[in-house]
Amino acid sequence: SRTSSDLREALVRDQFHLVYQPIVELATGRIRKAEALIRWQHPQRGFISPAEFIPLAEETRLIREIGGWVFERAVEQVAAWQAAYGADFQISVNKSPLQFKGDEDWVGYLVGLGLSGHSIVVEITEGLLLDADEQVSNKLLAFRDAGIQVAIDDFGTGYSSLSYLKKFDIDYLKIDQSFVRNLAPDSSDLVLCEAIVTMAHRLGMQVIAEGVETREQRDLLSAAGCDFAQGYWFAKPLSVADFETMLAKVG
Ligand code: G
Ligand code: G
Ligand code: MN
Ligand code: NA
Repeated sequence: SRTSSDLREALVRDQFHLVYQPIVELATGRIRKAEALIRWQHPQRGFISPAEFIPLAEETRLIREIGGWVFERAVEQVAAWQAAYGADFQISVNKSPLQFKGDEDWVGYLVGLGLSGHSIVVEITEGLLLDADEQVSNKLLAFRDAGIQVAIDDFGTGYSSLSYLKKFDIDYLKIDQSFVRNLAPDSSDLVLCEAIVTMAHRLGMQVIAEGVETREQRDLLSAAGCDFAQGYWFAKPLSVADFETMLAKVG
């Protein structure tokens, strides 16, 4: 179709770029990770949101090539930022379920560049784990063996099943923005955030809150024991140059 050839052309013509949203460690206020988010600047149609083109990329299977491109850029970026900000700096990348169906050697690519697996966090959604077949399970085991960490994105919105938390080795739960948006003292959202943090910690996981837009939300999450947060209160997704400027200022 017209749009799938547009997507292919976007890859060839270098119309994609990544922006990076800081992820802040709440106990210290320091930026210790960044989430890589893809952007498409089309020469005629202008900015096209990933919410629009990622589903299309999945339908047309171009997601594998686009995902490979994202992963390679993110790995190169984390290598540069570890040199500047320390070897424990991490970049997280979003991966949709179809990206677990190919035979890309993500671990090999990292190791080939001399990076430790710990440099990368892979964000997946609950749905992937609910229908996990052997191929998915093997990829997750390969991540664990290599030290690549795994985060559940949009946690709490997908399915009510929690049984996959027993079956797979998950490092982070990312509290979905919908629980953060109306966070207030005495709100049911606060009870849910506290419960997610307690459960995560007792299962050996850490928690990243998304969509933090106000000081009050940050303070409530911090008091609830949440480990990390991201959102417009700290910074929107930034270009590489703006990210580096911010890190130079706030560390
Ligand atoms: O960047 P933005 O906040 O507009 O993201 C919109 C959606 O697109 C989110 O669900 C996000 O996870 C997804 N997304 C952004 N970048 C990528 C990517 O590189 N790969 C995949 N699979 N999804 C992405
Ligand atoms: O599905 P995922 O969590 O990967 O998507 C992240 C999306 O949330 C991106 O589109 C990003 O631009 C957006 N985002 C990041 N921080 C905030 C925030 O503080 N408020 C809102 N409304 N959106 C945010
Ligand atoms: Mn995400
Ligand atoms: Na999310």
